Amino acid sequence: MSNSFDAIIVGAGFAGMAMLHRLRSDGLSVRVIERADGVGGTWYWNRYPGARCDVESMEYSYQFDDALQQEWDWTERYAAQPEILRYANHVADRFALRQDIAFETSVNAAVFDEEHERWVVTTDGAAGPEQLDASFFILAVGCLSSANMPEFEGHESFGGPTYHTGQWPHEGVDFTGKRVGVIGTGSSAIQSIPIIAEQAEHLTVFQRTANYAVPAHNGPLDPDTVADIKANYADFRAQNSLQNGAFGSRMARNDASALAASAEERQDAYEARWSDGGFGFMRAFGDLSINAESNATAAAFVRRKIAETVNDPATAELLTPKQTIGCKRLCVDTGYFETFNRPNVDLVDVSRAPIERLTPGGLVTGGNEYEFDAIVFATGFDAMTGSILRIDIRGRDGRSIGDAWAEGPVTYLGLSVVGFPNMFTISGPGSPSVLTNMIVSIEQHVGWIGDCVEHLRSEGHQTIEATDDAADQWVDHVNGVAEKTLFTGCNSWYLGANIPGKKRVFMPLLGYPPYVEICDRVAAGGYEGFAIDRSRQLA
Ligand code: NA7
Repeated sequence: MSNSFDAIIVGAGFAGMAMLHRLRSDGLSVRVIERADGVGGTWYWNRYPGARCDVESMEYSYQFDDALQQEWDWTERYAAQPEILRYANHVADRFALRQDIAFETSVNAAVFDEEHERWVVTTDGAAGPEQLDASFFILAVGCLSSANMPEFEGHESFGGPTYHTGQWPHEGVDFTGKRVGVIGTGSSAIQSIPIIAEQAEHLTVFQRTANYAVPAHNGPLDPDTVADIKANYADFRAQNSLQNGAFGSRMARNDASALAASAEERQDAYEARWSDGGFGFMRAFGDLSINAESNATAAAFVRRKIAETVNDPATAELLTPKQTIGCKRLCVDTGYFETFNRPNVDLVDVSRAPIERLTPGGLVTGGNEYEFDAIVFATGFDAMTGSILRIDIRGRDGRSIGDAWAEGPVTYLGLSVVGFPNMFTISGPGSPSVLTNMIVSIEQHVGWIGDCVEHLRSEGHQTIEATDDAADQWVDHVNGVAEKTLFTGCNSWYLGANIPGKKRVFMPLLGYPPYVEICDRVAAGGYEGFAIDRSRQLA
């Protein structure tokens, strides 16, 4: 079998599957490399109890095929991980994707061979190391796929099992009768803590930063709502794409300033959004993400809810976030704050006295030792760049991607990197990605890349790559947009601030609809900001 392809895609999550389907439909030969033994990406790995999407299920699915979206039935307002993984598998079967995916295979290196203008990709799988080559090299590696495991002293000495939420055992974990420690209070922790608390004999949560969470109000989907959406699915999708985050047209933003409303009107608006549940809360007013004073009114509302929910005032105070709301990603919860009223749950503040070390029996912080049978690391991810940088990728002149991104990720449109011809990143740093409904953003990138590849092939062009000027201006644009908001004022993973030593750069671009316009304009203008090698025919 030949090892030469038109395109090699890394990752068989939602991005890799859609890209494979598109390029194969265009007649290209494609090989997808996937380190897991199945499709699904993020939803393959994140099997922790309570794992659930925070975008509503009727929106969190592909729209490239109408029959697919008509025939698939979601059961709940927010789909749980097992159901999303079933959907991913359904798509893989329905479009016969598996035949072009090499599972249980890692990409270790990818080098651009300048003489032949092809990517040479080194993989490692069951058959041992292999070398493949292709004209196009597409990274569909996921934004949250590189687990952040803090390096605590004595980690290996702990006598019980440790789990990272993003690498959860497939057979599940039964915490019944166990003393469990959970480190972290981000989305993964907030989803899993209520369920672990029900099983465990005792649960201790170690919190470094208190987080805002709004209730999900999850439940079975109403068949009439589903029928309505399905009757006009294209219109529903189009409306959602016009939202800043490409989701939730049903809970569209009220553009007025929070400061223009009376205290009573604000209270009513927040209460209505709180009762509805989910991310719509941050759309109660138009300036919650740009005006600190407006933001403070929303923050105060949630803080009051926490105080009303948590019985013990000291615990409530500790659970009360101090930063602006929405700066770190807002969490969507089911019974999180209520869980701290349980007699078997404790909260330990590690903001001032960090976790010092793990011991054979547990962990030590603030001079106290806590004893556990199991420890859960809900400590997040090296977001957006981690999964790209762990591959040894080398472009022109043998320059590594690590070198190119030493001062933070530099891309043009979040799609292309200077000096790395014919390499594309799906939902890469510098694109709206994690600030949107990921599947919408993925399909937009897949469409743009697919059209670009088609253009090159039909015109007989060999390579395309971002120019220095365009990429520099793009990074300035991404940061400029963020700096006009409150998003840069806290230690979020959007800024890489959760990873010790990571350059502090705001990685995703705010605003999906204007981004799509720019991408379309660039393509229509003959790929402005890109250098195209028109000298040779594609092999
Ligand atoms: P997050 O949101 O990055 O949360 C990680 C949590 O772990 C957060 O509370 C961190 O505190 C905490 N953390 C990380 N390292 C440590 C150490 N060394 N000590 C104590 N606490 C630590 O990851 P999630 O998996 O919950 O969610 C990621 C995204 O997935 C989420 O936003 C959704 O998009 C889905 P910190 O806040 O940094 O002080």
